[in-house]
Amino acid sequence: MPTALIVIDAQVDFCPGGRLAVAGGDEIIAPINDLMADYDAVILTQDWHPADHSSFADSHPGAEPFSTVQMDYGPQVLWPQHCVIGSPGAGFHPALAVDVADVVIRKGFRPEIDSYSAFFENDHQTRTGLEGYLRERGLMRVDFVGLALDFCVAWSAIDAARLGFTTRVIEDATRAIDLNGSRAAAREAMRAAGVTLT
Ligand code: VGL
Ligand code: ZN
Repeated sequence: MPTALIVIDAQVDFCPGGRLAVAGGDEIIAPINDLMADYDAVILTQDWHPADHSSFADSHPGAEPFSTVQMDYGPQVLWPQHCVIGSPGAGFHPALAVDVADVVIRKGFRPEIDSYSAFFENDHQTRTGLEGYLRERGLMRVDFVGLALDFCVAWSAIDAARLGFTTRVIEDATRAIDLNGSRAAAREAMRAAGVTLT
């Protein structure tokens, strides 16, 4: 079955030294590059926020980074400012083999809503267009790698499984933020949704 490799948010700000660094985030870049040749398509996602994005703690006076607030669409973790449109931190890790990718899906560019998943924004309704892209190309199997396992990778993989794609996460090529047990919770939620963790 035609299979896509979907590389989630392998960006400077999620790697050590970045604004929302995930421990060991840079260690997965070379393994991801090595995987690319095995797939019928390579898709990259890019977290891409305006500087005043509503998911940033700075946009909520008095709020601490990593606290949670209630948005119209549900609970939202407030993050340090990261992946600001056009900033160096929003770029892909310099060693990532971006030339191999067929398409780049940007997400999180609407000021009022965050987007962890590569398919839907956090209201679970606003679509990125990725489902249509995959279906039009007949890519009904998807393997996920990238950052962070417990947020954007997990939400993307769960949506993919719910949408009917045969879905795997290659855990060795991911790293987690692990905020208040979010890594274990995300692994459990992925399994419950029918995602294969390899
Ligand atoms: C992500 C938090 C905020 C991710 C993106 O890529 O997992 N996490 N924005
Ligand atoms: Zn973000």
